[in-house]
Amino acid sequence: DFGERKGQAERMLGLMDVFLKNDPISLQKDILHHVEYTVARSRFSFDDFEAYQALAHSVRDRLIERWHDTLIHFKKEDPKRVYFLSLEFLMGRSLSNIVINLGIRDQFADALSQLGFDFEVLAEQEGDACLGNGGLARLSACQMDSLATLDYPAVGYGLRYQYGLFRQVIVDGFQHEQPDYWLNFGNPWEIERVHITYPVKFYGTVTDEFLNGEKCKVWVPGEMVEAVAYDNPIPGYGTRNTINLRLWAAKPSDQHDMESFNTGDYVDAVVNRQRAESISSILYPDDRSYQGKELRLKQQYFFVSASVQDIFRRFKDTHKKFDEFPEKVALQLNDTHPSLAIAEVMRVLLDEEHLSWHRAWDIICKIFSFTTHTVSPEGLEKIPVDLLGNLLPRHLQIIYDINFNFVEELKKMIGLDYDRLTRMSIVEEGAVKNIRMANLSVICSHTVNGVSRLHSELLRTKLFKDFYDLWPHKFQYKTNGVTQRRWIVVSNPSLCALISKWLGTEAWIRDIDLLIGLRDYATNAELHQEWKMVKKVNKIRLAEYIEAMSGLKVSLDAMFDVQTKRIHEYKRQLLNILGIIHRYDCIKNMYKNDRKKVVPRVCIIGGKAAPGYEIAKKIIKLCHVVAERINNDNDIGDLLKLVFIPDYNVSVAEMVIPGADLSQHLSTAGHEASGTGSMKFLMNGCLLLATADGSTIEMVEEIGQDNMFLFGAKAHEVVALRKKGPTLKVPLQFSRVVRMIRDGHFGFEDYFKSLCDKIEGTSDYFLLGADFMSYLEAQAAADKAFVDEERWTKMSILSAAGSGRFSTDRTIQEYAENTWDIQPCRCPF
Ligand code: 6GP
Repeated sequence: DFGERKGQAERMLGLMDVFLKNDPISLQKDILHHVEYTVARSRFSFDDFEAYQALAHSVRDRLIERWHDTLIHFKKEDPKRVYFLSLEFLMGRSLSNIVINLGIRDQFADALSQLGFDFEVLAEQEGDACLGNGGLARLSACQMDSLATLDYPAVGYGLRYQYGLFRQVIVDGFQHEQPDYWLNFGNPWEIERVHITYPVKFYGTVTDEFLNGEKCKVWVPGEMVEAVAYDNPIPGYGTRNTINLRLWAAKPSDQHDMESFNTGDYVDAVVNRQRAESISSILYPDDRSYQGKELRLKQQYFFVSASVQDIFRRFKDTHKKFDEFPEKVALQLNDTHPSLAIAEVMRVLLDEEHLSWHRAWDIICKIFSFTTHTVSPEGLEKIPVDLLGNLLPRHLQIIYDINFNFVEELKKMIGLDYDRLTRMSIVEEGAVKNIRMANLSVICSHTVNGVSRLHSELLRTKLFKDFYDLWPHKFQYKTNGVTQRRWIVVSNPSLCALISKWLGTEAWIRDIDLLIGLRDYATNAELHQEWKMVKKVNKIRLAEYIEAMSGLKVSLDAMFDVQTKRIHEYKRQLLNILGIIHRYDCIKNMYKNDRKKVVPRVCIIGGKAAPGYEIAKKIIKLCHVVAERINNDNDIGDLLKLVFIPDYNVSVAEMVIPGADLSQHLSTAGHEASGTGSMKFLMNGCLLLATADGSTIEMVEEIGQDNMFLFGAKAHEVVALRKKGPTLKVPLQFSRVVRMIRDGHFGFEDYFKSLCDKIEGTSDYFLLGADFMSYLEAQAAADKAFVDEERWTKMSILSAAGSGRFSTDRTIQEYAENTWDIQPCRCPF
C-alpha cells in the first residue's frame, strides 16, 4: 500500500544521509572504514597499496550514488539511448579521472595528507586497464567520458577480458610479450552484477517448425554459456550524470552440456564446463589484421548476444510495440567487430518476437550506425562461411537472406553489372567462401562514418565507392577527438592551472572552444615564462622516468622529440630511426666548431608490436641497437640520445606527452584513418612534425601551416609515386643510412636484411625513400625553430590554443545530432 511504502522510503532516507559528505573528517573516516572493513587491514597499519584500495572504495561509494541517480533519472525520462558496442576500451587508470570528474580531487588530497599520505603516490599504485590495442580502443574510452559529460543517455557494451593487452618487456633489445593478468589485485571500479546474466548459445542446428500455423525457424543450440555483467560507472565532468560501461564475462551455464554429467565422468564434466570462461579470457593483440579464428568469432557473438538481450529487456520493460524500437534505440557499431549484432537483432525480431521479415528489416534499417577505423582493404574483417555456419547456423541463414534481398534490389538499380554485384555482395566467393563484415555493416546501417575528412573521402572514392555511388546520403564523417579531462586536466595539472589562470575560468574543461582565448596571449612575455616553466616541470618528470627505467641521463636543454604509438610499417617508425642515424652520421662527420650549432635532441620512441608481426619487431630491435651505439658514443654526448620506452600504455602516455617538445606522426599519406595521439600532444602544447594524413590536414586548418612542420607526399600523390617504382630516384643520404645498417654498423646485419630489403627498390611500399629528403628538411626546420625560444613558445601556445576542435566533446555532439538523433538527459542535482 502506498502510504506504507512511502513511510518505509522515508525511514530509509533517515537512516542514510542523502549523500556522502566530502568534508575532510568524513573523507578520512570513510577511508579508514574501508581500510578496516573492505581491505581488512588494521587502520593502524596499512601500506600505500592498501591505502589506494581504501581510497578507491571511498571514491567508488560516491560514484555509485551518482550512477544510481542517473540510472533512475534515465528510467523515468525514458529517452532514446545510444548503445555503443565496442570490443575494445582502453581505459587506463581510473582514480584520478574519476575524482576530477566528480570535483572532489582536492578534498581527497587534503584528507589524505592529514592521514600522512600523498594522493599522487597512491594514484600511482593503480594498474592500467588495457582492454584494447591502440587508437580505436582509446577513442572509445575518450568517447565514454564525453558521452557522460555531455549528459547523453548512453550505455557502453564490451568484453571483460581477464588478460588485457600483453605487457611488453624488452630483453636484449627484443620485444617479449608477457600476460597482463590485470585482475590479480581486484578491480574496485567494477561492480559485479551476479543477477544480470544472459544465456548465450552456440553451434547446434536450425529446424523448421510451425507456430500458430506459421512456419518459423527454431535454433537448437549445442552449447550454452552464461554472460555475467560487470558494470563500470563513467562519471561526467561538471554534471551529476554517470553512465554505465557494461562489460560481459563468460561463466559456465547450468544448462551447459548437462548430458555429459549424466553419462560421463563427473570431474571431466566440471573441467569441461570451466572452458566456457575462456571466451572472455583474452584480448586479441593484433590490431588491423584479421585471422578468422573461432575463439575470436565466439567473443564477438558472446558480447553481441548478451548486449542485445540486455537492450531488448530494457526496451520491453516499458514498451510493447516494436515499431517504437527505433525511437528508443540507436546501436553504434565500433568498427565491424560487433557487426553480428545486425544478424542477432534480426534473429530475435523474427524467431523470438515473431515479426515479419518486412517489419524486422524496417527496424534494422533505422537503428544501426557504423564507424570504420581503417583505410586498408586488408583490414576489413572476413569470416569464413564454414566457421560462421558451424558456430552460428541461424545467423548465417539470416545473412544469406539479407544478401539475397540486397542483391535482388541492386540488380533492379544497376542492372546485371556482375563485377559490381560481386564486389558489393556480402558473400565473397572463392576458394574459401567468406562473409564480408564491412559490406554487411554498410548495407544494414543508416549511416557510415569515417574518422576524419580525408578518411571519409577515401571511403567514398575507394574502399566503399560502390556503396557511395548507390547511397551517397549514408556517408558522413566525424573527425576523432580526445578528452581534455584525461589529456590535460589529469595528466598535466600544471598546464591545466595555467590555462585556467590565463582564461580566467575553468569552463574550458567542459567547453573546449574557449581554449582559443589563449591566442590573445600568444606573444605575452609573462605567459611565455610560465608556459616554459610548465614544460620544464614536465620534462623533468619525464627525464626522471627515463633515468629510472634505463639509467640514461638526458639533458633538459635538449629537444624532447617523441614518437609513441603502435609499431606499424605504415606509421614509419623506421623513417624516424633512419633520420636519427642520418643525424648521428652528420654529427660524427662535423668539425668540432660546427657541432656547437647542433640542436641537442632526446629522441624517444615507444609502442608495442603485434606478437606475430615480424617486421614491426625488427624495427624495435633496430631502435635498440642504434640507441646502444649512439648513447655510448662519448664523442656525441648530449647532442643526441635515443630512448625506447617499453610497455607504452595509457599511464605512460600521460607522463610522456606533457613532457614532449616535438612529436612525430609520419604515416605515409592516405594510411592513417585519423590519428588521435597527435591531438593529445597538440593539447599539451607540443609541436607536430607530420605528414598530411588523417586528421593532421584538419589540424593545419586550425593551427596554421607555419606552426607545424609538415612534410612528405600528399595522399593523392602516393599512388603515382608507387607506380614510378624502380624509376624513382632515392636520395644518396637515404641509401647511405640503409647501407650503414646493411654493413653491420649496428650489428645484427643478417637479422636486419629483410628490413632493409623492404625499403629499397620497388618494394618501398610506404615510400620512405621518396619522403626522406622532405623529412630531413622538416627536421631541420624544427631545429631552427627550437633555438628561437620565443618563436617556439609562441608556436607551442598556438598549438594548444588551436586544439579545441579535437575534443571528443565535439565528436560526440556531432554523432548525437547527425547520426544517433539523441538528446541530452541531464540528471538534476
Ligand atoms: C585506428 C586508426 O588507425 C587511427 O588512425 C584512428 O585514429 C583510430 O583507429 C581511432 O579512430 N584503428 C585501429 O586502432 C584499429 O584497430 C581496425 O582499426
